[in-house]
Amino acid sequence: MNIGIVCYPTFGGSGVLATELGKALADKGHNIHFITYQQPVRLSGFHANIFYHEVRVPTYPLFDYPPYETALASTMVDVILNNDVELLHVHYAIPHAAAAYMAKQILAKQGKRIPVITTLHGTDITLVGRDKTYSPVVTFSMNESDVLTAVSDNLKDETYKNFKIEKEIEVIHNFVDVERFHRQPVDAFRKLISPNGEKIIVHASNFRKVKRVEDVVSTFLLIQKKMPATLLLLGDGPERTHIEDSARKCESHNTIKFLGKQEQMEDILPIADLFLLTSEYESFGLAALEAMAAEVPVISTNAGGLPEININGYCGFMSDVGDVEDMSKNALHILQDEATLRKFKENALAQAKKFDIANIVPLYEAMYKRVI
Ligand code: GMT
Repeated sequence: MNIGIVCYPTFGGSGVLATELGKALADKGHNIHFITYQQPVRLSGFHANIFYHEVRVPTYPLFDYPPYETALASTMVDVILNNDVELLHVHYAIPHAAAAYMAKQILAKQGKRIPVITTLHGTDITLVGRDKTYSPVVTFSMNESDVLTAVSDNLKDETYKNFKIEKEIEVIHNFVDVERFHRQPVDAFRKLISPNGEKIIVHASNFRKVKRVEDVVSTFLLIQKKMPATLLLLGDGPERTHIEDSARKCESHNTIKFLGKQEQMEDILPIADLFLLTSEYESFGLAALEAMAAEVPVISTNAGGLPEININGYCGFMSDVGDVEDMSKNALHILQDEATLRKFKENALAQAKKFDIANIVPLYEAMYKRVI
C-alpha cells in the first residue's frame, strides 16, 4: 500500500509512535510518505521505501502567524496526487485532522477519494482540543475522519466525554519493538553512572507541567534517604530550567543528572533499575512501555491510561497523583531486595511483550485494507 503519515516530528509520544509505525510498515514492503515540517527524530538512516516530504511554510510580513495548516493541506494534496497515496493516517488531531479534511475535499473535487484515519494521542483531547478555541474544529474533523482511533480505552472514554462524537472510536494500543529495547546493559556505561553500584532511576519526558517532574525529584530524594541511588532525567521542555534550578539546591545534587534530549533510548534504558512516571495524566505512557521493554519496572501514577499498561504489584506499582511518599515506598520495595527486583524486571519484560510491535502493527494494516 502507499500510505501517507502525518505527525509531529519532535520527541513527543505521538511523533515517536507514528514514526515507528511508518518504519515497521516500510519493513513489511509498504511505501510510506511522511508529511511534516521537519525530519522526525526517530527517522534516522536510509529506508528504501520511506519518503519524507517537508511542509514548507513561506513567510510574509503580513503573517504574524504563518498558516501552517494551509501549507500542510496543500502538501498533502501534492504528495497524494504525485505518489498514488491511497490513505492518510494522521497522528494527533490538531491541526492534522482538519488539514486532512481540507485535503480530502480538494481531492474529491478532482475525482480522487482519499480515506483519512485520525489517531488521537492524548493532549489533543484532554488538554488542547477541549479548549473552546479549538473544540468546534477538532469535533468536526474527528467526525469527518473515516476512522477514528485512540491509543487507550481511557482516551476513548475521555473523547466521548468531552466531544460530541458521532462515530465509533476504535482502540489500538501503542506498541514497542521489544527486540530493539531488550538489550544487555553496557557495563562500562553503568559503572560510569553508578561507580559504587548505586541503583539507577530514570525518568524521560517532555518536561511539561502535566508530567509533574518535581514529583520525580521528590520521590527520588525520599528513596535516597534509605539507599544510594542516582537519578537520570532524560528529555527537555518548559519545566526543565526551574526543576534543574531546584535540584541544584539539594544536598545530593550531584546524584541528579539532566541528560537532555536523547534519540537512542534503547542504549540508556537497559542500565536502569527503575523508571518513574509521575504524570497528572497520560493517555497511555509510551515512555513507560519502552522502559518495560528494556526490562525496567515502572513506578507511576494511576492516571489516565497508565493502568492499561502498568500492573500494580507485578511489573511496577501505581499511586495517586502527587503521592510521592507512596511512590517512594513502592520503589524501595522493589529496589531493596535483589530477588524482588529481578522478578519485577522479568515481569516488566513479559508485560511489554503484550504490546510488541508484531502484535499491534497488523491491526493498523487490517484497518488500512478495510478503508481502502
Ligand atoms: O506526552 C506528551 O505530552 C506528548 C504526547 C504527544 O502526543 O506527543 O504524548 C501523548 O501521546 C503518547 C503516544 O500515544 C502517549 O503515550 C502519552 O501518554 C500522551 N501524553 C499525554 O496524554 C499527556
